[in-house]
Amino acid sequence: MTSVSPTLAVRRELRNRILVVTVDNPPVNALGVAVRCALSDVIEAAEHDAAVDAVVLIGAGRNFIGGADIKEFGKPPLPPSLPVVCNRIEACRKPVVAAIHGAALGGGLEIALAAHYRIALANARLGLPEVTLGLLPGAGGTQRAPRLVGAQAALDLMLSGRHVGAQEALALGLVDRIGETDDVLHEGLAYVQALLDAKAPTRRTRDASGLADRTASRAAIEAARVDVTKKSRGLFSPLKIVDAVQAALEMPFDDGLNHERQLFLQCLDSPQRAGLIHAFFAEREVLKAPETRHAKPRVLASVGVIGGGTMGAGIAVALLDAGLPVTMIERDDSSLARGRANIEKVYDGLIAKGRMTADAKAAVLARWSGSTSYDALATADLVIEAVFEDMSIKQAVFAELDRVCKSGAVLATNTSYLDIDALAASISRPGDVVGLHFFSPANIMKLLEVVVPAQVSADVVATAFELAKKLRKVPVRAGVCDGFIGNRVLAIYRAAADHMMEDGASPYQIDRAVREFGFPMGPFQVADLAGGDIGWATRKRRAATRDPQQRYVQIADRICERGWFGQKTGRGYYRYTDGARTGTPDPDVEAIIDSERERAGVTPRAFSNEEIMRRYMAAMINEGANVVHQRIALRPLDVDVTFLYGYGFPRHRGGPMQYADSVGLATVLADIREFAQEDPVFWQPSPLIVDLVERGATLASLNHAA
Ligand code: 3H9
Repeated sequence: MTSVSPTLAVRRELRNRILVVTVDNPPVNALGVAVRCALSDVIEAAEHDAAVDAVVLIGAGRNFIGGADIKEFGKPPLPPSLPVVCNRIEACRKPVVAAIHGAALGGGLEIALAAHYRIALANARLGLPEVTLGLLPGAGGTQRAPRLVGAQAALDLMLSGRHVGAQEALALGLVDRIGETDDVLHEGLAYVQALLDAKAPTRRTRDASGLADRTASRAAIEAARVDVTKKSRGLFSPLKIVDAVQAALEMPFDDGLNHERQLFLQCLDSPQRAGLIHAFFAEREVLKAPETRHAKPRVLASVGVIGGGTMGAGIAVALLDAGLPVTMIERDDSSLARGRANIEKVYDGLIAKGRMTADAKAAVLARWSGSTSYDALATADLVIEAVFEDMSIKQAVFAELDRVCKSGAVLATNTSYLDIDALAASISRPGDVVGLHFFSPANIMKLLEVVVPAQVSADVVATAFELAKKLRKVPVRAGVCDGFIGNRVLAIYRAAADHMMEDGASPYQIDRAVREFGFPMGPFQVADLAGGDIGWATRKRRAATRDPQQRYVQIADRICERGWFGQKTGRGYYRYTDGARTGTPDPDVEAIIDSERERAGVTPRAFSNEEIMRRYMAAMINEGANVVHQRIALRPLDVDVTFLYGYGFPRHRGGPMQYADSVGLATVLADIREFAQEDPVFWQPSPLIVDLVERGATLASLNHAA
């Protein structure tokens, strides 16, 4: 056959006049420049090679092709572009068949759509998830998918980014056939042979008739546009996807492709793309804590939970949902019954919504056992304590665990701010103690802070990461300090919000500005949801040790003194009439704020939403940088993932540290210095930010250093 310089990334083998082209670019066969070049060359050569009748494209390893190489985005483009490669495949005069196993996502599916026929194995996952990266399918996907499966189905795939299985892909018309075995090469070859035997033509997706019903297509596009405008909360790429599909309907194929390219490049240039791709890599990087590289997790087959309150029950549900047997300990029978009831309430909620059957609930609860004696934990591999947040109570619990647990059991505390070093030092096996800070509701929230005390063994930390994987949570490694990563940073930006409230911004304006930035809720809505009493108790406890120079806003105390603890009491910063879950602004709260301003001698001034966000974010970024500087977080990206998964930070902004880089650290520092003129105690620039600005460096430059 014609000579083509083979690359390591794409292999060729001729089998009975069928050219097998295998993309072999671990870990996910991403379409980096080497793959694109080789694919283009291979198709070109196959077309001119008299020994080749047809081509089958497959992927090596666990996937067909995971998509474009995301690492190339934001760098100068290297030819050939993926759309050119797809066009080359489609234009081939010999049949090209994509045989898909595992993931065929984004550019991977676009390659398959450019092929003339598609076969999928049962384990295939197909999708166009570009929207989750702030992009649109930019290699013909917005033009070919609607022609193949119709505008509505294509829009659904592209706007949701969801993956579909082989059966659904067949039903949609995305693939032509499902393989019967799990041998992708065998299935691909057999299908090509069948096509050759039937003298099947080189059928091109660009000519497919999925948009033939123009009225229905137009209606689907308009419905999508209305829906996206309503729901996509400032996201850039969803509307571009709709525009691209409209081009597919209205323009000839090649013009539509050009239009798609322009829209793709706009998305590529947007800061949202940078934020979302940062989030994609960051959530994978957090898994690579130093301990997980070197130590093997301990066995994790049975778990004990101490405490059946909201947190303990939520943790127990998370464990049960992961298939683990759970032993719950409570101090007496009635507390244990309450713990069990708290768990059942979660499952009953699912049954009421039709998302679980009574039988499934019974099967899950069969793995639950309860006891009022710590001795029931004698064989547990891991115990998670979720009792009242008080050091002496926790130490008493750990003394019991020290007494009853088997050697090698991992002993975890779910404290949100207590000193885990001190807790660990109070027992005979400090190396087994780790912090597992769940977020409420623990069975739903994805974040798990793995708090690493000084004396902990590496394999205990590795076990905590393994647990997170089993629970499908996102673990972030944190050092010991008051509040660890998340709550420590929260305390600071929350204080900044309180300062602004006393200085003249209403809590409602602050919440609105924060929502417009992209958070689902503002800080005062969050306070009302969490319950004001908890924060109030902490403030009272800390009153004696508070730095008298530090500004202290008393508005929250005045509200709590009235018994207004938020949603659960019907009043907080907002009013919740008749159990409503969304609050309405409360003139009585505004009157309290007015009188507190007067008491504090503050003349209220107006804030723009933009200034509110500058201050709110500067406070968050500054403390985030401190957390990195003090090695509480390993890297800036650990702070980002904490906020993305635990605090509703808008994903398209990538997290507070990524956002700081996108604004420019020098700008953030200038803001902090400006604000420090009014309150130099609160606004002290983080030494890390000062250092990075002096060096002209970014926070991102530290992400790969750890
Ligand atoms: C696109 O295609 C644009 C086109 O329309 C137009 C272009 C013109 N590139 O997730 P895992 C890395 S946009 C580079 O743990 P799994 C990942 O960082 C793309 N690297 O594996 C990790 O690295 P490390 C549309 C990638 O088995 C390693 O691979 N496609 C890419 O759990 C393993 O990843 C997508 O959005 C990539 N495309 O899941 C699909 N993908 O080992 C994105 C992964 O150093 N990918 N990596 O930490 C996925 O959804 C999953 O990775 C996949 C495998 C399901 C494929």
